[in-house]
Amino acid sequence: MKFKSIGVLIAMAFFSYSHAQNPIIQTKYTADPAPMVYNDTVFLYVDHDEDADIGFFNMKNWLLYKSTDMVNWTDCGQVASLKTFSKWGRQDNGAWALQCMPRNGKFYAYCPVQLSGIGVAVANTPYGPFVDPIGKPLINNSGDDIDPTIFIDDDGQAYLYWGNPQPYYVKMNSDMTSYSGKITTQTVKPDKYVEGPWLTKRNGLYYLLYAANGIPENLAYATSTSPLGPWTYKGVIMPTQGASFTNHCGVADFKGHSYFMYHTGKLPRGGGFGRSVAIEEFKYNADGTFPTILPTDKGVSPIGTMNPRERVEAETMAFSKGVKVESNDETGVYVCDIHRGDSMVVRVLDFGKTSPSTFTASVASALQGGIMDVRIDSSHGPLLCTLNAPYTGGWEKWQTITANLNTKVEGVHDLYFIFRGNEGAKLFNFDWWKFQ
Ligand code: FUB
Repeated sequence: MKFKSIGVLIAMAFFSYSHAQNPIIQTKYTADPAPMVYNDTVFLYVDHDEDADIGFFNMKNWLLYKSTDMVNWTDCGQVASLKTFSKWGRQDNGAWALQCMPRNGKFYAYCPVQLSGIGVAVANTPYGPFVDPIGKPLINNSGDDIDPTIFIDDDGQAYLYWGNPQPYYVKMNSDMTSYSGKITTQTVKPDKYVEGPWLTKRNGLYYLLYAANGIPENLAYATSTSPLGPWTYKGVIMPTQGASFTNHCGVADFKGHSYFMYHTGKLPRGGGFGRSVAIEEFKYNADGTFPTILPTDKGVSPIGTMNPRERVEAETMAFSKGVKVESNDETGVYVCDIHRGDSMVVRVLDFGKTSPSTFTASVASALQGGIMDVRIDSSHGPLLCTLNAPYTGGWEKWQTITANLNTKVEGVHDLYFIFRGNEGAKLFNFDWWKFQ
């Protein structure tokens, strides 16, 4: 860890106490988190519960978020969808729990299309575009083919586990798009296993985490000295957490911290088919077992800061109220559906020892535009500036608007964007911002 000044550490501790971080994404319903640590970033692949509640899972694409500080998450948009597997997969629904794994400079996403099989898609970057290189399901074994987890052992052998209501596995070939040998069912089934396996290894011991116990699910785990089992049940990590009858976990070690990712039904109008990803930090027990991890609203503390003098994408945020995020080929990802009373929070910005004097944002509006109050520390904290976003001629006719700061800002602060304007109307879209 790089040296940080005492002031920065105190500020980070203060902010970590005063904020709720869970669920981590408020602009969409997200489920079945699968973290991938790559270089200095956590890439978090998730499923997407559509807003329209059809009384069952309504899932058509897979999304990516990323963070370097664990509190500010950038919406990287859709990485794959049912269309990616149009040669063989049903196209109406079924984009269930995926996991992505880097190998030899490529990224392999294992994506189940429920009732059609498990596909593999490959990309040159974590962001995609992911394409289906084999044009058929990698796994089409039975109706149980959901929830793949991929793991590469120290000797380079990769294993794919999946399945509901029992776990299956195959040994993958090094091309990561084919396998050798038979699909095998566990002879000793991990106790109370239902679905959602997550295979990992720590200090020579293999861990299989999974959703257990029937409905409502808890999250439990078993260990083994071999990636193929037999597995010894070790207990519940996260008890049934309410609101969502499923749960599904992934774990990640990042910058000396261990994180447990799962889903809840805690967003407004959320529930079993409108889930929301949450994160808890934990420490393994001295004997390598998991502690009990309880869901919290508080979530995790920041482990880094952001530079407000570099262009920050508006879709990077720690918390938001009311706004949505969408993307297209021309602009990429941006914040939309901004109405009066909506707000966004970006945390732990390190302004350093010299205050910037201006704030610049890229905005677009096909109506009358609106106003963005830029405050620090809380929604009623000191007002740095007020930015007037004008009518620009269209929702994607972007204009760069600059406002002078009313007050100096130094050190580490959270930033609040509070939106004002005509009641009921969409105000403007918001693509990026920076201080200078
Ligand atoms: O998201 C659809 C299904 O719900 C997943 O495949 C299961 O793990 C459960 O979370």
